[in-house]
Amino acid sequence: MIHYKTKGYSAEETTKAAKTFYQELDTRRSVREFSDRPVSKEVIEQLILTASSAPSGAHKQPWTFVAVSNPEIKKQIRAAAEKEEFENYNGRMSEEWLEDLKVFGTDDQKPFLEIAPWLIVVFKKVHDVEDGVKKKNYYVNESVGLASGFLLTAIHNAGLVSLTHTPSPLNFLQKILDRPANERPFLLIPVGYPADDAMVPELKRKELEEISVWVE
Ligand code: IYR
Repeated sequence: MIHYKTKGYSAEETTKAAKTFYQELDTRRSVREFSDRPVSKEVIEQLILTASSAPSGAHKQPWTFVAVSNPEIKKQIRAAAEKEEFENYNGRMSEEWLEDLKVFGTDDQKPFLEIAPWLIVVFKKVHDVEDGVKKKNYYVNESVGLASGFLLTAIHNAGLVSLTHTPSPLNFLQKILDRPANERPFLLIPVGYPADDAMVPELKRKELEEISVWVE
């Protein structure tokens, strides 16, 4: 065990920090219109390190982040994603689902998968392999979900935008990116600067009263 280094905030400092961080995160939006402006590998490295600072079951860090900037691979990913999305939008998704998505103006076309300078594909490791021996991971979905949340937060903090894209089923990513059998694709996250004229739907977030219950 080692000592935990606390920030040592006063109550006032804690309140201020909590408010400031909320205001900052409340400006984050999922963006579908990207600029092709480059983002350095150094930046992506820091974002991935931030994501990997998330808590995980028994600290197994059951994730791999595959960062793709190669145009040919991005093209392959776009083609495969659009193929799945065509099926989704033309039969696999219910009327209710399609209706729920109308406000976002989405369809099976995913140009951002080629335009965004980076695609970060988050893989979950259903188990690990050490010297050919299978090692257990715990709470894998929870862990990888938390790491993905950290990743989106880090992206926003760097002035970049992202989209949590889920062209279901995602298994084409395992093939294109040549990942081992113990890794399963979890999320496909384009990362970059927004296009100059990027638009987002006018959404309202739920009020505190709608999302919280207090037992005091
Ligand atoms: N995966 C599809 C559909 C889609 C589903 C949900 I739930 C969204 O919040 C947005 C889109 C697509 O990316 O178009």
